[in-house]
Amino acid sequence: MNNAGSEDRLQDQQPSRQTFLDDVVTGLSASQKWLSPMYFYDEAGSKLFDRICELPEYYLTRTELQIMGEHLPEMADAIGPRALLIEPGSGSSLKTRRLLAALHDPAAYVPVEISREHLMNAVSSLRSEFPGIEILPVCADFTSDFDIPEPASGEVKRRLIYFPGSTIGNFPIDEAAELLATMRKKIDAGGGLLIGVDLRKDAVVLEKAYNDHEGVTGRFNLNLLHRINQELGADFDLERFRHRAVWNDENSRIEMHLVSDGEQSVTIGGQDFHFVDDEYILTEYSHKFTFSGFEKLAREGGWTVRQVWTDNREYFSVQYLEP
Ligand code: AVJ
Repeated sequence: MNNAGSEDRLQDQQPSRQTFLDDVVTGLSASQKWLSPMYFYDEAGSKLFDRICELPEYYLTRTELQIMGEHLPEMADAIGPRALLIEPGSGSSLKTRRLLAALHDPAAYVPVEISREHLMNAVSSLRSEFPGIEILPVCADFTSDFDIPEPASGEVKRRLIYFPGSTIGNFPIDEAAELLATMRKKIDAGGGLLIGVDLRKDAVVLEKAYNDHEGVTGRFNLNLLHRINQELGADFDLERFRHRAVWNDENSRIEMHLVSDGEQSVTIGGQDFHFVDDEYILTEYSHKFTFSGFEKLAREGGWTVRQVWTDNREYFSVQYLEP
């Protein structure tokens, strides 16, 4: 039953248009208007994100790849043989390729990704790059309740959740703790979590990383409104919203906003939403952690930090956690 390359093994739980509409209406009805960063990642948004990862200002991906490159054998040893590798928000699976190549006899790889098109593209290239590894894709919002597929053959010794990129930083702290606790429940005693955690640093470095000079991050942010126009028939005027990213020191996070240029109204699904001049939609948090701050968060989620790898500037870290 080895039909690698076919799409029949896809577990498809992509959020519906109705869920998207409900989430947008809920967010824009709040006194502080907000939209979930999960909706950045349609096909165009996923491609823009891949471009962000290569920007000179965006140190995160480069630094994480460097840390992985230097410590992969230790990571593979910590994880051990026959691991089922599960990756929430797998995108292009860029960093995973290195991990898959270094792991000791992995049982299978389960990429979990909200953009179906982006997921299937990544899966077809992974299948040709790793013909010996079973790839079991799941199209879903990774915070929703999805089933973890079982490989068709071979023993699974442990489940390993791989959560790179500091995606954990996107969540408000209480939700991040809840998400870590949910992940903990999906893993048994022998399993683990390998997670990328961005660290607190100079505010200038941080603000530059989210305000690149080419304006790619701005296009990524504004693509969310374009997507709402396309998929939900809304009438956002993209010329009248601008990208802004600011460091919030008290809460240790970058915040991305879409700021209204003047007073205006937008219609979505028959409802009107009013914006006063300079009013903004909050589109993303990106929390930056201290080592002790992340350790506390991990503990709240039921995890113990076993190993921490970092770069010489301590810009980013990759951490191995066990229940
Ligand atoms: C994918 C969530 C880690 O927060 O840095 C990049 C997304 N937003 N530039 C981040 C993002 C703006 C990114 N994460």
